[in-house]
Amino acid sequence: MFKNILIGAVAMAALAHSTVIADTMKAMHTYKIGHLVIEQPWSRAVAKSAKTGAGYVSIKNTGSEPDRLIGATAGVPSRTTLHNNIMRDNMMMMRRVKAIEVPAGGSVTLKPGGLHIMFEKLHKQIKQGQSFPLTLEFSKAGKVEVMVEVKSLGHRGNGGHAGHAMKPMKGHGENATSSHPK
Ligand SMILES: [Cu+2]
Repeated sequence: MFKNILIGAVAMAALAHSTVIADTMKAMHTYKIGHLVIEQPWSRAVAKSAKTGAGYVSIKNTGSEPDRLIGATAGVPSRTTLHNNIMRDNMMMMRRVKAIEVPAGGSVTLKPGGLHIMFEKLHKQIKQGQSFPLTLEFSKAGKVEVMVEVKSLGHRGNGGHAGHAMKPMKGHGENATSSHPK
């Protein structure tokens, strides 16, 4: 009970850089609770006028029983829910989900274009370079607070270096006659 109140207080103090948050950051972007390992929580910067944002994270389950992510509370003023992206009639749509399964001995990765933590009714801009706390609630492992790092608008996710291949190559293409799409 007292713990829950404390988590709320920490979330409220998010943008004030409390010492509690500084301690959390020492965990180097990997967090453990029970049999779960939570890695590299991140979010994408949004435009000033944006009313929505999203959070992403990888969750590994080293245990022999499945668990489920059943809720999240963000340290940014917003309504926070769990979402999935689905294709319907060739259109990408978002749909709210009640829970996200974390299979026994397996993992789940929340990433752009798939499962994500949705921040709706965003009252404050999420800016690159910031970080904010996010409390994840699992049905078996309980609650854990992680720090979400805000990446650039075009960031596609951790793991792989897809983003780095997008750098323009200087000195190329000036005399090119081909018209391949950019
Ligand atoms: Cu969404």
